[in-house]
Amino acid sequence: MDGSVLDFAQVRAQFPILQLRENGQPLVYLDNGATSQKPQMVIDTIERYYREQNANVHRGVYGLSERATELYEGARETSRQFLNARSTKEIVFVRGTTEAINLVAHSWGRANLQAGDEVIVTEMEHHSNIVPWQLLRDQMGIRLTVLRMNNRGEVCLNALKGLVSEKTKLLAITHMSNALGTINPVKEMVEIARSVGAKILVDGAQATPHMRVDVQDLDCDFYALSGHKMYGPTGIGVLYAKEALLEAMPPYQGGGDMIYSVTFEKTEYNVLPYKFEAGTPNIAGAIGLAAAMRFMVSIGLERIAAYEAGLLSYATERLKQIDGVRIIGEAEHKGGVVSFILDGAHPHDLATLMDQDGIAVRASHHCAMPVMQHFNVPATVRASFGVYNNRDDIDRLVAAIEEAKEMLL
Ligand code: 7TS
Repeated sequence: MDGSVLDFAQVRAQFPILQLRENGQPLVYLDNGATSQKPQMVIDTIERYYREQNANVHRGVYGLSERATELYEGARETSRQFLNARSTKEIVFVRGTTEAINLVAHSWGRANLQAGDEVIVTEMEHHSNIVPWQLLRDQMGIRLTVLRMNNRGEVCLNALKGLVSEKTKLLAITHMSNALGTINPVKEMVEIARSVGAKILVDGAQATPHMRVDVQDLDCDFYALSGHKMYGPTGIGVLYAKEALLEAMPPYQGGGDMIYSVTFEKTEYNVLPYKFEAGTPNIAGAIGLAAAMRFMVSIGLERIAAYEAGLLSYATERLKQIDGVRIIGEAEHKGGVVSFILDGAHPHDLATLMDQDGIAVRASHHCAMPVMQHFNVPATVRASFGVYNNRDDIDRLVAAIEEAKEMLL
């Protein structure tokens, strides 16, 4: 086989859940934007941890605890390599993207922002990259400014240049939109933020499952990801942040493991990254996430991206052929997400009928209500791809839409 081609059958066979039947039909799972399925090696890694390796980390002098600590810290090194961070001090384990952004808002935001300072977000953000900044706006009087998008779902770099000023302290943007699939020109946006001395936070929840991310190349200040969207377990994610920023930031939560010494008068905080990891962490989750990263690397991140680009163009072409289907989000640079509506049918009715054919898609505002407002729709149906989807899945999706059309219209 050509070394650049993904061995689909071999990849798909690693996902036991894909053998399921739903409503009598083989499952077609196209809701990867919400969460991905898990390969056997991730499931086995977590199971083995609880069967053979479980102990609390950073505490015991006994062998079991030392081994659990090695696995947990090994997962940090795997995450560092995956993102190409300079140091493991820059890798903070969190619950997921939502917690990562809240950590930055509450720790960096409260320490560095003042009334009148500005945070810029794009119009296509997930609520988890809007609401934490609104909380700061209401509590501290910062300004929240929106970089609008065009009708293809793209931001305009010139508009951003016009928006930033010396009041802009942070640009908080998604790398890839969950509702539209748009991939933003992060590197160029970083340069524009830098021109006024602003920091930049990138929400990588949707990007990390689909492409190689190199935080040094992007030169962003903060990067957030969720393990469960990239073939790993729920309840674990990573906040990458530049070491100097983390060093200067106050702790986000207080508790065990994040301290060096405590008296009632004074507490000295632990070194990085432990200062930001209060309490017993999600040890199994971190180890499972590292297994998921190894899974992706073993396939090849460029190969995953190229394979999914093929799926996206096939799906786009097939969906466009259906009378009455309108694709929402037609950016030039897109990842494996297609959002669409069918004229005259409510997205929820369409998705419910598709479920009867064994097809899992999401019909909702996708926690990006401003995107729905922009396109003046209440919701869309979204098919989002993973590495185990193929053209047959898209053919089944298209057939199910045709069938639903007969019933609904
Ligand atoms: N940012 C983006 C761009 C997302 O798509 C999501 C989740 C989040 C942040 C939050 O991630 P979490 O792991 O902390 O929950 N997006 C979706 C979705 O599209 N459907 O369900 C969840």
